[in-house]
Amino acid sequence: MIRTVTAGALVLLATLTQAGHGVAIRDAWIGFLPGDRPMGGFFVLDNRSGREQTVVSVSSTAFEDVSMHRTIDQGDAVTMKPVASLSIPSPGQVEFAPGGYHLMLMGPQRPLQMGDQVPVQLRFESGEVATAQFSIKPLWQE
Ligand SMILES: [Cu+2]
Repeated sequence: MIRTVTAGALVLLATLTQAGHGVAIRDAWIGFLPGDRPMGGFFVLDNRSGREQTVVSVSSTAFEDVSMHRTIDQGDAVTMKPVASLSIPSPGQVEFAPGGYHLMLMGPQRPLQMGDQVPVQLRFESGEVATAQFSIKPLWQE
């Protein structure tokens, strides 16, 4: 079980909050890998907006390419599949965690190191955009 404690990682979505909605991204972190290897991004998306919210794209100024993936354990093989969009009922939450849903972050625009914070944007079907700061952390944490 991987646990992260990210002080102050609760990032309320300004646009959604202003609109009287409630979607929060919390415990946002990226598992560090050196060089140009793709890194996984993890967080909890908490939807209390009163309506279903669908994430349709993700991006970051710190990476050339960001996409949503899901790790699927097929018994004899573990594969990753792209996730085009992801709907979260309200109230409800989705956990992006190692072994399941994750962000795949490719091509860091500058060398990253432990402790860095990088912004990631989630775009919703409604057109609203949420930005959260993701902390670069060791991939394996007990
Ligand atoms: Cu992946």
